[in-house]
Amino acid sequence: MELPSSLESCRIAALPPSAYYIPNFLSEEEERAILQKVETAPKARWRQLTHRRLQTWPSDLVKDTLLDSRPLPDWLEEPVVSRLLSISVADGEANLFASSPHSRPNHVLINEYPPNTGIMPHKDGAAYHPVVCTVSLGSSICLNLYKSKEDGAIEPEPTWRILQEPRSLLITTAELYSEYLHGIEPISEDVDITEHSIANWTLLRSPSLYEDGRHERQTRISLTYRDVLKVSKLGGKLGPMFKRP
Ligand SMILES: O=C(O)CCC(=O)C(=O)O
Repeated sequence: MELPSSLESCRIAALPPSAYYIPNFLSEEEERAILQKVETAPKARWRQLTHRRLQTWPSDLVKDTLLDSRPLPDWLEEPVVSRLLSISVADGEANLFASSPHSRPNHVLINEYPPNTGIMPHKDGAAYHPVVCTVSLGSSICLNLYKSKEDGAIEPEPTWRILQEPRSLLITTAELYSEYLHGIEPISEDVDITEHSIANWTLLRSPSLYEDGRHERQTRISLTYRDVLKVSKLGGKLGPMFKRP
């Protein structure tokens, strides 16, 4: 894959610093291989929520702590992690994880979004270093960013919308991580997709696909890579009761 040498060229200029969007982060073949691994993971790996199911690798967090310190499986490491670590933030600078506690992501959340499925607006909280790398597979989807009001309530309309295409990477950091909420609407079709309403429009791979301003969703899988600050010292010594296969 041809990746940018630094993130500067992929910065989403319409957003507060710093967010980045790389449309062709994975090839179609790499996308297919990862999707196949997600789909064939042991059943016990999936946690079913009311409307959505998810996998956590290498394990869930308990009290903001990663209980299982085993490394990520190969198919989640390669090619994603090595690519993340190979791109500098700006020319001559270090990569995104250079100042994170483990110098690399140590946790991946896999969310599945069939049409009509979303995720409520939320902040990611204190468990993670404030760099979030989201790889999208299978379908495009709009991620909404919301300001919280003085009284803690959420503005009803999103302040910004980011269109995440399949095989893309979205990186959010800093103020965007801590000050804004993000969510996905539980709808079957994203509408009002225009250069005026989509913050990363100029960085999209295929803006012509959205000429009519709409996108009917297929099932989208997202991989969210983060560095969990606290990792249990018990690590690999945990009994099978606490481990997922
Ligand atoms: O699937 C996504 O793009 C968002 C996932 C998310 O909000 C999260 O992992 O906190």
